[in-house]
This record gives sequence, C-alpha cells and structure tokens, in this order.
Amino acid sequence: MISTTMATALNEQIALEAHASSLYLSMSSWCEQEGLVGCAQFMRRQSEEERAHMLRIFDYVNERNAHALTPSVHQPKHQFESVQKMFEEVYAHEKKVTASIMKLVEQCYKEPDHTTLLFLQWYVEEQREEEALMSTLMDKIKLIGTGGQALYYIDKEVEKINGLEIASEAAEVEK
Ligand code: OFO
Repeated sequence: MISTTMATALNEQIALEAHASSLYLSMSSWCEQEGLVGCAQFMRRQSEEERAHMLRIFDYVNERNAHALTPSVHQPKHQFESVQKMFEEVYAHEKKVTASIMKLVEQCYKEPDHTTLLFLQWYVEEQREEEALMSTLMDKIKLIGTGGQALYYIDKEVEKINGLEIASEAAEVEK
C-alpha cells in the first residue's frame, strides 16, 4: 500500500507522461507535414516511449492497492515555429519531467517509501538518458546551423540517431 500523498503524486506523473506522449505525437505529425520523415519517426517513437512510461506507473499504482487514474486528454498544440524550436521544446519538457521525478524521489525519502524509491530508480536512469540524447541532438542541430540545406541534414541526423536508438534497444532486449 502506498500513501494517499504518494498515490496523488504518482497520478500526477501519469498525467505528465500522457501529456508528453500526446505532445510528441503531435510533433511527429507536424514533422510529417513538413516533409521531415526522420524527425517524424523519431518523435513517433518518443511518443510511444512516453506512453510506456505512463503505463509502467499506472500498473505500479494499481499493484500497490491505490487507484491509477486515467488522465484526460488535453489537445496539444499542432503547429511549431521551426524544427529547431520544436526540439528545444522537447528538451525543456524532458527537464520538466526530470524535475518531477526528483520531487517524487524526495517524497519517497520523506515518508519513507523504499519500495516506490526502488521503482523510481528506472525513471531516474531513463531521464538521464533522455536528457543526454536531447542534448546531443541539440548540439548537432546547432552545428548544422540554418543554411540552405539545414533541414535536410537535420532530418538525416535525427534519422541516424533514431536508428542507433532502435538498435541499442534491440541489443538490450537480447541481453
Ligand atoms: Fe517519460 O519522460 Fe521522457 O523520457
């Protein structure tokens, strides 16, 4: 059993992960419209990952005899100023998610709730990876710059990163 405070905090995290999934799907669709196929695939995979993050917490809350609440769907924005700005937004959102996970960790120490603390370790690690990935991506985008064929090279770079991520996940599964 988890505390009511913890159940509320975890349900808020469920909503945050669901929002990320929805926002990233919208970004994927916008990229598709812009002809940025590599970016569209990358954001689609990110969206699916966020849904998996949401479900992982959802199942944990129910398993601990609390009530996991299905979050309402707030329609995300559909238009983005540029692909560069879009990725800046993703990076900012990931930092927000990290801060939220850290608050949950603090709550675990406060109660104390060692089981939830252990459960959250996976998220701490995942956020470290996500932030590192987005930071690398932002660096590449800056290097490419805004010249004539920048969008083409950004798309190719993101496609390459996406391929590497898929390969590394497949290798993890095989371990
Ligand atoms: Fe689940 O927030 Fe990103 O990874």
